[in-house]
Amino acid sequence: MADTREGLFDRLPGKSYTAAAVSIAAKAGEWIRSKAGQHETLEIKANASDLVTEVDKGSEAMIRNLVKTYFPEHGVLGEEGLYAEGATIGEALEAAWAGGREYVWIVDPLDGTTNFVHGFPFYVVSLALAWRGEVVAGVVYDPNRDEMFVAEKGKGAYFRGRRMRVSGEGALADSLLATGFPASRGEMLRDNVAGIGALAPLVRNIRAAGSAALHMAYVACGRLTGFWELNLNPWDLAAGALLVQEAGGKVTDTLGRPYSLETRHVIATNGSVHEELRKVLDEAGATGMR
Ligand code: 2AM
Ligand code: CA
Repeated sequence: MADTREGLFDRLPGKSYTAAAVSIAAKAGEWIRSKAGQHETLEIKANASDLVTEVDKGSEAMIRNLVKTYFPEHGVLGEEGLYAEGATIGEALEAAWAGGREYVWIVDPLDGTTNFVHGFPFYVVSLALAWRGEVVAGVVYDPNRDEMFVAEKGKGAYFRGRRMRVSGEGALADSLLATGFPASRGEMLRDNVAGIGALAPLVRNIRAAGSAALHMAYVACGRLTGFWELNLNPWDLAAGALLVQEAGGKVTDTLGRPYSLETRHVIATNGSVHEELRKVLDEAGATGMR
C-alpha cells in the first residue's frame, strides 16, 4: 500500500471523499497490477490502437461497487459504462447526473490500456469527484511505482504526504514536455504530429508514454514541465487537471480557455511556459480545433 495515505488526511478537511477516492484507487490499482501480463480478452474498439480488456472492465466494476457502497447517492461516469455501450459522452454524463445527483465520480479504471497490454509499466487508475459539474477531488494511482497523487479543490495537491508543486522552468528551451498520440488516424493525428514537429526543436525533449492521466500527474509533481494532447475524454483529464491546478500549474484547452469537463484538447503546464506552448501549437495549426 502506498505510504502516501498516512498523515495526509489529518491535514485535509472534508477528508472522507478524498480518503475514499484514495482507498478505491489503491484497491483497483493493486488488482490491475496483479493482472499484468495475464489479461485473457483483448477487444479492438474503433481500430487497432483503441483497446479494451476484461481488466479495464473488471476495474471499473470494482470501482462502481466501492463507490456504491460508500456513497449510494452518487453517480458514476466511467469509460467502460454507457459510453462503451454506444452512448455519447453527453448522454453518459447526463445519465450520471440524473435524478438531481450532486456528486458524480469520473472514472478511468485503467488509463494506458495499450501499455498494460504490452507490459509497458505506465498505466494508472484515475478517479475524480465532481460536485455540480466541478471537479472537487482527484486521485491518480500508479500501481507499478506505488505512487498516489491526490488533490482536493482549494486544499492543495499531495504526493508522498507532502504538498506537490509544478516545476520551475521558465522557458520552453528548458522544458521537458509530454504528449500523447490519438487512437484515431485522421486530422487529430496530423495536428498532433504537427505540434511535435513545431515544438521538438524548441524544447529540451518530448516524451509520449501513453497515459494522459499519469502525464498530468507528472506535470503536477514537477517531473514534466508541460503536457498537451488532442481528443481526450473527461475521464482521462478530470483528476489530472485538478492535480495540476492545485499544484500551482495551469490547465486550458488548446485555445487557452480554462479547463472544464468539456475540454478535449488540453494543455497543462507549470504556468510559466503555458502561453509560449499554446502559441507554438496555434502557429503550427496544431490545436485540433477547426
Ligand atoms: P486509455 O488508455 O484509457 O484508453 C494515450 O495517448 C491516451 O489517450 C491514454 O490516456 C488513453 O487512455 C487515451 N485514449 C486512448 N484511446 C482513446 C480514444 N479512443 N479516445 C480518447 N482517448 C483515448
Ligand atoms: Ca481507460
